[in-house]
Amino acid sequence: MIAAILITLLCFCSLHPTFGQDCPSRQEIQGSLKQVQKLLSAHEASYLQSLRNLKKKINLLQSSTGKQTTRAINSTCPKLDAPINGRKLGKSHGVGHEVHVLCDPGYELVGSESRVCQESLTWSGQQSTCRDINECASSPCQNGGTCVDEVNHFSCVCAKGWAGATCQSPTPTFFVTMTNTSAATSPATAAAATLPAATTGPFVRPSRCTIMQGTTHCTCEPGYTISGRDSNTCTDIDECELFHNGQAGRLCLHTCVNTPGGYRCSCPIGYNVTRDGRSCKDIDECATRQNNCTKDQMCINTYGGFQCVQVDCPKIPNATYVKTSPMRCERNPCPVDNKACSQTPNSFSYHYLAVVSNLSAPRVMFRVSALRPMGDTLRFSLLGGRQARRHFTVQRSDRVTGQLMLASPVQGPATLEAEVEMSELERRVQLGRYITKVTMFVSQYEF
Ligand SMILES: [Ca+2]
Ligand SMILES: [Ca+2]
Repeated sequence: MIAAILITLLCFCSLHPTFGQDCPSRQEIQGSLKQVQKLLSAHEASYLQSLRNLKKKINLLQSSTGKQTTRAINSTCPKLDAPINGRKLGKSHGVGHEVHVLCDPGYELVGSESRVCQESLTWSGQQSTCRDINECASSPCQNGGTCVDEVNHFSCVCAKGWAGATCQSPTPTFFVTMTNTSAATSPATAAAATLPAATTGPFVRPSRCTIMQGTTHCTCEPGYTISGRDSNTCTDIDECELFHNGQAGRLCLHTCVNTPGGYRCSCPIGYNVTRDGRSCKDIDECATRQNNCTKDQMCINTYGGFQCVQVDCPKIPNATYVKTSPMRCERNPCPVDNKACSQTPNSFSYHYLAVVSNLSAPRVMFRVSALRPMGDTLRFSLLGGRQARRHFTVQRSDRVTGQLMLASPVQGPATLEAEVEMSELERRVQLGRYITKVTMFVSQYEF
């Protein structure tokens, strides 16, 4: 500040020599300069002192935080065990960490669901235990039945003359018709009753009833449920209908077929059910000789079917082509100075792709690359009319590679065709043209 004022003063005087008699003399200026120097030295000394103090404070702070960190690392809360009939989520017992307690189905939580390891190295909240839910609390057994609470469910011991899961049905007369041929599972089992065969069918079965201490218990085979007013019949559970819009997703990816006591998934023609029984897997007709392609044709496996394709070299004016591999035709050498011939494509390559319906897009379907590029420029372009332009684009992916991109998902069944042209140029003069014809078979289904 002082230095700045002094410099302004000196400048002012030098710029205005006419005010000479008002300006301080050289000695006066030198004296002022010395004073300023003294002042600056004093400032410097006090600044250095405060810097030293600051450094000391920082060191003190650093050492104290270091100690705290070491203490935090070594400090954990006592180990928490998972409750009986429950699970503990969270393994760390360090300060600030949290554990959660979940009870098994049929059990309810008593205490805290979440507990945090506190600075005091104790857990927050209350000890967590899992208590068996009393399903009998709502008195589900009717007509004088006694409720027996079991894990995750209850059972009713019905009064005489009543049956059913909640003792809701009067016991039909035939329940008391004892049959000695039925197997008794324990001494407590008095007898088992069966229905006459006439009322049974694959989707309806008799229930198995046992009479214990004068009351009747009826159960069904897996896949069946007690039905009707009486507990005497079991009806097949239609899993396809029941789990039609299940949270876990559809039971089957294609068609669900209800069967007595179960269900199965079925697939459209051309697919087999996968090992997990839910999904559908394409049958490779080309690998398994389940195709009718002739010797001249090539079998292309597609999702849900197959295609027999025949590669014939194109017939275009001014040039002739010869097949050099099953999927490639090359131009026969052109006569010298035949410009019309030398401007026709040097080769045609054929590629067949099988894709599923509604494939996500944009995505690269095919790449065309020049192995030994000639000339100074490579150009890639899309041929093949309006249909090709609606579904595809061609982009360059590096100096020598072009890629055919699917622009938007295609709903099958459909067959799409596109042609990618690669041309080599030297100073804008065409050296060669190479055509790649891509045929894409889109399946009807999305698997
Ligand atoms: Ca069923
Ligand atoms: Ca197939």
